[in-house]
Amino acid sequence: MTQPRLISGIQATGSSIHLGNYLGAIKQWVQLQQDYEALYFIPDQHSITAPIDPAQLRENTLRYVAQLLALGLDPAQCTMFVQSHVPANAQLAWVLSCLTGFGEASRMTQFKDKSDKQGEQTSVGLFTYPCLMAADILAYQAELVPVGEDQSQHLELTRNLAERFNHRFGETFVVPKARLVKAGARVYDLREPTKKMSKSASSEAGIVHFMDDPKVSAKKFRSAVTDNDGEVRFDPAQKPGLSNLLSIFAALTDTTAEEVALQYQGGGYGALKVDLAEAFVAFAAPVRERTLGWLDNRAALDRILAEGGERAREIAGATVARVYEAVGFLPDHGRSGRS
Ligand code: ATP
Ligand code: LTN
Repeated sequence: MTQPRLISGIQATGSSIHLGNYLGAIKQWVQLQQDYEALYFIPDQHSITAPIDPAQLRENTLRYVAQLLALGLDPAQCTMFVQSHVPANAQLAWVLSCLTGFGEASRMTQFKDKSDKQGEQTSVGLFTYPCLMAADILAYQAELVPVGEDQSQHLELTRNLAERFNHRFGETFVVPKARLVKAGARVYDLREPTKKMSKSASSEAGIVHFMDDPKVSAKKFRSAVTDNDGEVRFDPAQKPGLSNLLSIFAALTDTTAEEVALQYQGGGYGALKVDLAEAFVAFAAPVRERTLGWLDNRAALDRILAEGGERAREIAGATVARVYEAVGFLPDHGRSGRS
């Protein structure tokens, strides 16, 4: 029986996956690989939309693959690859960028946020980032895209582009659906709990990384910003810091934030923070060990990516061939096949 196809990606922009990435995305990826034909990739071409150090990007890409394996992705159950190993993604991105309105792209809130941060350095690549993301999804004819809430606008654009292309050039793309995560969908910075936990935050103090020494992470939980009234209650509007901790605790232990709140009611914040720190360390310490194990076996990582890349090129290459024909490009008889 064929399983429905699903795709998602995570940028290797830091040296470590953080807790927001895990609870907002990867935890679901691990579960979904069982019931879907899942493709997971590192969008390294997206990473150069911000200034990067080339050696660092290469190193981070490998570290991310190792962490994804340590967190539970299984190459026997899913396809893992690196975006730049599949030329079809960028080929399709160009076609899609020609279907995207300038105003439409200008409304992307992630572009507004990131271009504010990058200022004068903002590139055209950052602006067309959502077209490349749409290509990543549409090239694989994926039905489902598990992402955190912050990516839902890009998903909506992807759906619009698929429908627009199909309407203009004939049925070509599957119109994908986002699969947003509810509990733990948004993890907030431990120091600035009204901002999402993000690799690009200005300070490291509020971000919990899987590759950090677990003791460092435990301390970050214990010194998380909360409030002064001392009442344990799940109330994201009035008590963002505490509610963030309750949500994280709930997601790590597969319960609800309300239940955790009930458990710690009347106990003050101290006990909650200490127990949450412990729960995180119990989860993260073995993940870190397994990651280091994979990084010691570079040949195995290379093999996994080579096999994944081959499968990805097969699928995406076939889509681009159909797209090129549909938009009216002259067939290239000098080539044996399209990449
Ligand atoms: P940045 O904010 O610096 O662009 P990031 O930390 O958001 O990077 P991404 O690579 O953009 O990381 O995201 C990988 C996945 O993790 C995406 O599906 C995204 O929605 C999800 N994600 C990232 N941060 C959070 C968060 N704080 N809460 C929930 N999900 C998150
Ligand atoms: N933009 C996403 C990463 C990403 C992605 C994708 C996710 C690039 N291409 C395709 C899902 C499907 C992010 O920053 N989280």
